[in-house]
Amino acid sequence: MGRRSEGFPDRFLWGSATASYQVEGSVNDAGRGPSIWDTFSHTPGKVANHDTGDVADDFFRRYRDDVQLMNGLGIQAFRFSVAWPRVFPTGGGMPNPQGLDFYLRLVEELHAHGIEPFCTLYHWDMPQALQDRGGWESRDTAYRLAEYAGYVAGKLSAVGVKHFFTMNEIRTFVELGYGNGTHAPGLKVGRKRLAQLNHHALLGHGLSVQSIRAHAVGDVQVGVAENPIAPVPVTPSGDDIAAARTAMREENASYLTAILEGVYTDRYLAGLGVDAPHFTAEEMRIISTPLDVLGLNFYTSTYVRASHSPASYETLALPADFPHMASSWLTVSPECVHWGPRLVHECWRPKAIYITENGCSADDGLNANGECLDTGRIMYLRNCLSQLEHALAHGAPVQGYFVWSLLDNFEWADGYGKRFGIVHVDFKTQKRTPKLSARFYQKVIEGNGKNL
Ligand code: PSG
Repeated sequence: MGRRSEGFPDRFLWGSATASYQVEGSVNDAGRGPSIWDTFSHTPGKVANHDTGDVADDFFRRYRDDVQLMNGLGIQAFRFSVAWPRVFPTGGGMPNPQGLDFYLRLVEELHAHGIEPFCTLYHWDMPQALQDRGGWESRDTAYRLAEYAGYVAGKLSAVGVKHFFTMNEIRTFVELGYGNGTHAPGLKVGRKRLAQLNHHALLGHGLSVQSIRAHAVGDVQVGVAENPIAPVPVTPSGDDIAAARTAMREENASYLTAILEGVYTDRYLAGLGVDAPHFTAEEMRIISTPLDVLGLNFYTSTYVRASHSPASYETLALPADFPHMASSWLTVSPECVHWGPRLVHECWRPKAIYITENGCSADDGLNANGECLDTGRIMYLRNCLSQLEHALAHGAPVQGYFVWSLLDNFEWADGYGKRFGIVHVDFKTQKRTPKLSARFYQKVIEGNGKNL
């Protein structure tokens, strides 16, 4: 049979993902300091329905039950993030041992159930004290992140954590946090400042890679979890595929391309003109410190075709009636999970790739029997996983997949109104109910994806 039949490799890792502010709650406990998301969510008008992460999934107190739940579903890996303001309540200075202790206990519990921990250091909950000093607009923040990342990686590697991601989705926190203001810190800074603070964030990533390696005990794998725009060639012609490859580099020029190549592309710099960031060769070298693993989050596709314009590609707008899931941005376009990893592999040859997030929102309620029959999510996940097989067949070194998310949680500016979990959460009672998609995922894991 052809390449397709090879499917998922034997040691493929099946996981689920969360992030600290979206699930933990207990925002004033164990010495945690305020983060920009506490400030933002408590500012009227910023988050739907006045929702905040004050309680969220109460994961800070219920993590043992949730690890058991994962174990029952056969989940083999768990991606979580560390809340910076739990460990350094004001961003720097003396660490808060009680804050770190939570993550030590979480890792212990995961290991006790044979679940591999994957740790993200920065999933957007910056200590408010650092924002008060400029946040990512201050170059100093990059150094504070690296100190924090090194400290946590030293402690967690000592208890056997082997995978670390410096940051989650630089593109999202830069563009939404500082570009259109829909995420914390809620600023709209203009093009020049945006390019400069993006550069500081990249620098924070690079410095953190080095700091994690300097402090880690034993062999660890270090990377970043980014959500590149995933260009999909509208037709599988050689021209359109080449155009998609160019689009992969250029559409992601200020994030992945800079990190993996150590350059800002000519097109990116020319497009910014006088608004281009100030940078040095030494900074670009730090930003492009070689990575052990690359985390990729994919939700949607961008359709691309070859064109005779100087850019050599053209991105195609979606029609108004294009199908989408419960979040209006979340178009049903599973091809991103094929072409995303495949083009990343063809452009940059990373040593290892993990799909660090993929999933969807859906209008999930419990029926009269107390079940959540989320057939839409099963459709979405099954199609994405089938597309992932194509990426594997084309040689993309994908070693694992993390469904976003284990639990319904605080979906940023959408609050609790958008549900991404494979497990339903009743936010009044904190009752967990595995959705039908959790049963689907359990079976996929049992069959190592050969039964899709
Ligand atoms: C990712 C992509 C888009 C919006 C939000 C995200 N987009 O294409 O418009 S955020 C990303 C994040 C996680 C979220 C999850 C679902 O890492 O924290 O809960 O995806 O939005």
